[in-house]
Amino acid sequence: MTLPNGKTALITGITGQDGAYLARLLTDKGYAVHGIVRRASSPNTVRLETLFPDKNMRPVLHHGDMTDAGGLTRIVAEVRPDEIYNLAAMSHVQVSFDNPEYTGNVDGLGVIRILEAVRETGLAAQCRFYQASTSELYGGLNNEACNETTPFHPRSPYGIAKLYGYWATVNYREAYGMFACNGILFNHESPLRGETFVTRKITKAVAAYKNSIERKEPVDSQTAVLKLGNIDARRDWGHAADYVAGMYLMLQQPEPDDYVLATGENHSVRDFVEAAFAAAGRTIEWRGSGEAEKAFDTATGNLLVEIDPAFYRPAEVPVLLGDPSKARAKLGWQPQYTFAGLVNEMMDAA
Ligand code: NAP
Ligand code: G4F
Repeated sequence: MTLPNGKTALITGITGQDGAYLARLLTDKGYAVHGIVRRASSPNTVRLETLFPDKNMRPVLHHGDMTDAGGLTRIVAEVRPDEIYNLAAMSHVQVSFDNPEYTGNVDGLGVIRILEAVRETGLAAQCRFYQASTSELYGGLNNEACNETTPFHPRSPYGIAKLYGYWATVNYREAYGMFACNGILFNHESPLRGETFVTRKITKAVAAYKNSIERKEPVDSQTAVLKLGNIDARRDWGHAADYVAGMYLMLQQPEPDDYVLATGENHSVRDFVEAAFAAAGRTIEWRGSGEAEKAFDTATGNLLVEIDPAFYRPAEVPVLLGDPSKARAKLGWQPQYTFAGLVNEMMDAA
């Protein structure tokens, strides 16, 4: 049984992938954990229910929205947190092209709203603040490993909004002396990843195919085929459990600072597809090129993957690779998961 450590944490975006893992981590460290949730017509707390099977351990939830400054200020005044982790965001890069203004409001101005809430409640000197910044800030136009000094070149409304949030965090640190940190996190995944992100989309589809083969069910090529966009995009993929541990460490340091969290190796979407099918015991073979490229099951000849340009983005981030040297040296942060371990866990849980 964990003893209370006397500290209170407030997590925005607590119903998301990272929010749920972070809530679990902080609860296990003895924090009183509070979270901000949006009102939804159906419950959206499934990740918290998964990681907190014991109802009595679950975080205290408050209704709020990153677009509603008054509500955020009321929650901060009531909770009086020692640490705030600002994870709430419209986090889907492709969707941000369809909802650019909304994304700016939540992911950009939302950061100012919560920082102002801390100031208005008189907590600026004592409340530590984490901002969920992103490797999307870099734009990924070459294969160089990005660190805290690499110039930014965001390539989507999401990236632009997050750039505003990044600088808001730096500015409140410099202007008001707040303990405010940016975690510039490269992609991190898990069985709790949203189903429209590419890793979860792949593992769900491959697991369904594996089940059909094992049950000797007919494979319907209309519905079973996995449709993907740019399979040559490369990402530095880690596991969310490792990354929330890094967020926590940033707020335990003597001084506030900004840190990259990444594994230091990257893989293409194509590599991820192959690894997922390998974990399912299937070997695949690619035929054709460009939009006509397809993947087939070597043993059965079934069509498995095809390209759908609907998943292309108006501006792609072709390659992301992170250099986590600073986090390793100053935080002692080291990811535990390998790429294969991540894929296998996601396949087992899919
Ligand atoms: P996620 O699963 O999409 O979760 C996003 C969370 O934000 C959800 O709880 C969502 O609530 C909440 N939210 C969205 N709009 C909101 C609003 N207007 N007001 C209040 N809450 C709102 O994202 P994630 O993967 O956990 O990522 C957490 C944060 O890290 C995000 O800021 C993301 O941009 C950033 N980030 C993620 C990665 C990654 O690879 N996962 C990498 C770098 C940075 P609902 O449940 O109601 O939708
Ligand atoms: O899984 P994705 O949608 O993640 P993306 O765009 O890299 O963004 C994620 O990581 C960021 C950190 O770098 C976060 F800030 C952000 O919030 C989010 O968590 O796409 C990964 C890659 C892209 O290059 C995309 O074009 O996969 C490519 N892709 C190919 N086919 C696809 C698909 N992406 C999605 N979502 N769906 C596809 O069918």
